[in-house]
Parts: sequence; structure tokens; C-alpha cells
Amino acid sequence: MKELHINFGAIPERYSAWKTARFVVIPVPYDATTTYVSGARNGPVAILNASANIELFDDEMKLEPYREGIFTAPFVEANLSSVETMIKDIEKAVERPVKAGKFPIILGGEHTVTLGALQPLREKYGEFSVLVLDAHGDLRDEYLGTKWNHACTTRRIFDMGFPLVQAGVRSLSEEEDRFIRRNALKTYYAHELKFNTKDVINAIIANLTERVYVSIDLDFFDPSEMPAVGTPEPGGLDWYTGLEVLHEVFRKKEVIGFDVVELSPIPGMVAPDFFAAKLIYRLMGYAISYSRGK
Ligand SMILES: [Mn+2]
Repeated sequence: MKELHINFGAIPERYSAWKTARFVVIPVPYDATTTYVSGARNGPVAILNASANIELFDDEMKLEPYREGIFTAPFVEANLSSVETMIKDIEKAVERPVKAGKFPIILGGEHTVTLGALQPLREKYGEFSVLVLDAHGDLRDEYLGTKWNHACTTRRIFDMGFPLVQAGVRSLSEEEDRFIRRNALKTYYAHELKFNTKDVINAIIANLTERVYVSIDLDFFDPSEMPAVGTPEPGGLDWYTGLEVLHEVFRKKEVIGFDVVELSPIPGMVAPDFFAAKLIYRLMGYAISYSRGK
């Protein structure tokens, strides 16, 4: 395996070795289909750089997640021949840790990278649901002449037959709106989550199966806290409300993996990179805290 200079958290070898790691961070610097501001290819490096500066004691869960081991896998190099071959490459990278019983965390890259995580998890776990936190419906059957555009990711997840819950949505086309109603999708809009947080979280939990994969498009969060995304939308969730949703999902369900996608770093502005790194580390803390007895 190719040696990397940055591992998540910049933790010592003893905690970043493959063999004993509970978590495997898989960086995927890919953004071939981004439509507004490109740059998500720079997301993984920015997250890893920022992670070197996070406090390794988690102040909410009062534990040190790195002690469970975090292996940072080699970057999945962008394969520009087609999106489908790129997805195959990601599947190969996710398969190894999943087969070994480790917890995969995929760093995008654009949202299509999610599609490469699902098949290996399905082979390991069978049925699970997918929770997509995203400002956008991403339910178009195709966009700009392709079914594999990042604006179609959630539709592809639906087509793969996964029970699907979306939350934080605040931008979609008329066609997507019709699709949601025709298929009775479990779509929770950003304003519902913001103004009726507890009830919406309960509804999200009620609509998820026991096992859950979580896909976090960072544009779920409000651009005031998370401006470094390709397609920012006003009216997003703040850090604490977003964490409240995630905390409850980890508490009540068995989360089997997650991704954090669409970070498009802004040169000279490190706060969003740090936001993403801390979010990932916090979720590791949740995974550790609630895994017992499941
Ligand atoms: Mn989005």
C-alpha cells in the first residue's frame, strides 16, 4: 500500500495501523460531474489536514475515539474514463475494510462517491436503510445527459432498492417534487427540521430500519457555518441541530458506515475544513458510545 503522509487525526502509528483499527477513512478526491463550483476533489486533503489539529478528546462524549484505531486508506484516485468505473474503484476500496468488519468512512469528493459504498455493505449486511442529509433532492433521473451526475445520486440510491430517508431538503425541481409524492418518499424538509426538530427526528428514526448508512452532503448545513460547498443553499441546519439528528440516529440505530461529501475548500478559510473534520471525529465518538449491546 502507498504510504500516506497524513493520517486522520495525525495520530501515532500505534493507533493508525490497519490491523487494529476500528475505523477506516477512505479519501475519494473525485469531482467530475460538479455543476456549480468545482473543487470537491480537494475536500479529502483539506479534511485530513484539518484533522491533524482537532482536539483528540471529544468534549461531548467524553472519550478519545482515536484509541479505537483509525486507519487512513490510500486515496482512491479519480478514474475519469466513466463514473461507473469510478464507482467500481470505490467499491473495491470499501470492500476490504467492510469484509474485515471495520467501519468505513468515505471522504468526498462529490456526492456520487456514495454509490461506491453501498454494494460492499449490502454484501456484508443485507438489508439496511440509507439516510441522506442534503439540501438537494438529487432525485433527477438524469442531469446534463447522464444518470450519474451528482444531482442524481439520491435517485440512484432509490433505484438500488434501499429504504431511503432524506432530511434537510430545500432545493428541488418540480419533477423531483412529483417523484417524492408519487413514491411516498420519506423526505423531511429543512424548515420542518429547523422549526419542529424533535418531532421530525422521531419521524426519521421511525422510518429507518435497524441498520443505517448515513450520507452527509455538507450543504445540509447552513452556508453561514459551512460555506465551502459546491452548491450552497440558504436555510440550512446549524451545527447543533445537525448533530442532534445524527446523535439520535447513532443512539437508536446501528450505523454501519457514513460518508461526508461535497467539501469544496475555500483557499485561506480553514473553518469549514475543520468543521468537517470535527464532525467526522464526533460521529466516531457516537459510533463507539452506542455500539455496545447491539
Ligand atoms: Mn447537495
